[in-house]
Amino acid sequence: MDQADLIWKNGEFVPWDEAKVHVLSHGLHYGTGVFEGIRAYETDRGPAVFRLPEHLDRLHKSAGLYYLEIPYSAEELRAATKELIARNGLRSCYIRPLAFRGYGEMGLYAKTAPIDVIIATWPWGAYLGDESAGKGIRAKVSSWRRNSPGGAIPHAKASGSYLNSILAKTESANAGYDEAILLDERGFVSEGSGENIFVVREGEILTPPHTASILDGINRKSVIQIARDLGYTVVERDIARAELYLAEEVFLTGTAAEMVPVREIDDHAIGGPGEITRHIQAKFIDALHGRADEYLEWLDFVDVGSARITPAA
Ligand code: PPE
Repeated sequence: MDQADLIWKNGEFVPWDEAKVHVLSHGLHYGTGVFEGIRAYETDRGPAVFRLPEHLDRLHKSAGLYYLEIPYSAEELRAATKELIARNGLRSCYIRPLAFRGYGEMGLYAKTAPIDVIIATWPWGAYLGDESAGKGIRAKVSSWRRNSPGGAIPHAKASGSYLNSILAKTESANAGYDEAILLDERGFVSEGSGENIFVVREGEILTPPHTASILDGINRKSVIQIARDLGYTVVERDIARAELYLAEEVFLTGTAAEMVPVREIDDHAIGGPGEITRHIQAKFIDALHGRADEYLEWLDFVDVGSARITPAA
């Protein structure tokens, strides 16, 4: 992976190679962590973080759902994130805050093990390949069902949950596909291994509801708003598997993936990236890069001058 100079760890900026944990850290053994994936984009006013407060709010909510108490407020993490980007001299990057139960106690009820918090930033290119946004990707419906809400919490972006996504992603990649689409425990469409999903049928945009074991994606929310502002009808409802194959257009949204058309599912061709997808995608990309005035409030501009000068060694 690409590296940056510094990582923020428990309130301090430490050199990338020194941001280490003990092998008996609780989160490493039991997946007891919650995290975020955020991106900052280059704009003509410098780097800007897309929907930073919403991501940090979700981080706190994910933690709460698993009874983890993050010892930093969203406002503290927001300031730390922006200072980190400035100090790392990054103009655009991926941002990964992670709060996890650290070293100190083993076992499942380890109340005395501390909650450690880190924020890392690094350059991360197109998640589903350089051609994904333009050409679209090939997806496979996974044989693995999305984490059941009866056994875990799909609404929480928790480290342990991602074993489910990793099974699906590995299966699809090993079979030669770019991404996996998971069904929920009832057999309705849920989401991609790391993205929310949208389906266009008869000119209407459909997306699975909160009750279909989805993560409440920030980009899902943004794209729903953009689509409605452009005059499209967006309906949150259960989607049957066959509706994927019958769709006029399908696309995925996520921070890492951004907005990616799906051109084929289980070897059924879904026409090339469609008109509606293209229309929304163009506005979405403008919004990310600060070129859409109506969505400027989604951007948190980084003051690059705020980087504290580190004296040369
Ligand atoms: N569902 C899942 C399961 C998911 O992991 C993501 C983000 C989304 C939906 C979309 O959420 P949002 O980014 O708020 O629109 N996946 C993150 C992790 C990817 C990774 O490989 O790590 C991301 O995109 O950052």
